[in-house]
Amino acid sequence: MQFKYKALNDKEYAQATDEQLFHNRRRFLKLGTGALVSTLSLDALLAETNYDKVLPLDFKPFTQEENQKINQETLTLTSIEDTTSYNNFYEFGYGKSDPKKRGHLLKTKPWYISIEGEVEKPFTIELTDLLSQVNLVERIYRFRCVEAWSMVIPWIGFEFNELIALAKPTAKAKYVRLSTLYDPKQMPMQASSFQAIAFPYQEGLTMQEAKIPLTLLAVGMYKKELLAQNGAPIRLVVPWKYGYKNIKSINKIEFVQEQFMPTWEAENPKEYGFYGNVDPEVSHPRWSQAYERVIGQRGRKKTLYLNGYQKDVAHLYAGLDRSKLY
Ligand SMILES: Nc1nc2c(c(=O)[nH]1)N[C@H]1C(S)=C(S)[C@@H](COP(=O)(O)O)O[C@H]1N2
Ligand SMILES: [Mo]
Repeated sequence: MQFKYKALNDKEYAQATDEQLFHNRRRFLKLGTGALVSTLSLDALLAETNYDKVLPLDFKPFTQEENQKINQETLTLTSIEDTTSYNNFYEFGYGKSDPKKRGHLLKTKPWYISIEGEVEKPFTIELTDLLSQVNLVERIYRFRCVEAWSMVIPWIGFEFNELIALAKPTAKAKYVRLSTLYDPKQMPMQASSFQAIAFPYQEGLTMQEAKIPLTLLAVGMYKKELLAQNGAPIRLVVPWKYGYKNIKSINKIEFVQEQFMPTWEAENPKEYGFYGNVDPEVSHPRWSQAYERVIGQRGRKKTLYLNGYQKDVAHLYAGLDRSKLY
């Protein structure tokens, strides 16, 4: 299996100090294995972003077997350059380049997450503590925004199931609601007089969806800790749903009895629903969802039902009206 972006091996990543990593990357470029990524973009990235200052993570790498089982095809990774500079993160601004520009305002260490609602006993946990109690894995997933563009991202995270095991929800818990940090000092759009959406950003899943092994709480990308623009230090990844369900910079996880109104549904319920399932046959009221623009590549590709993860999740929606699961 050949990925378009094949960087340092796991051992190199794990052992590298920031400086070594920088030199390894350079060597990698010189050797020409980087021909698949433009030298220009990686160099520009090294110069412009603090990605190399982000710490490597200890995780179980994604194997070829898992890739075949989950994705059923070899995916071409989107470049780091694109995934870290073309972002939706309204807390930092409404332009695609705003999150990268303003992300430095976000302080992610320490980072506290409160677990609330229908659980045996509510608690607050610091992220480092949480990470010592879960298994980090690498997963390469398709990522499809409701705006009809897509990427392929190598995440590092842990299965939401592991959070559920620690939180011990009661039998009353039917949904999980996640919230993004609310702090206008760190997230400047929260202080702005013009707000396109209500803050704090909230999203969620049914408990059944949260338990699907594909559902991750991600803390890294490309073998490193997440950058602010991608939702540092912890964000949701549900690859069969549109990007807006993948809530960033989470500091509250509540288990609740009733379906609730997430941010985008509250903003415009005719266009963005609670489910947000990727479905090429269910058009957005203002555009078709049949095709997607693959960031970093020419042309468009056909969008897959449930973003290509139907084998793992279609059973959740059997018998339901697909036109209502947007
Ligand atoms: N808190 C928060 N989470 C968010 C958003 C946001 O504006 N705020 N945007 C969503 C949308 S619309 C998309 S497409 C993805 C983008 O993730 P990426 O920038 O890491 O690709 O984040 C989602 N999570
Ligand atoms: Mo999105």
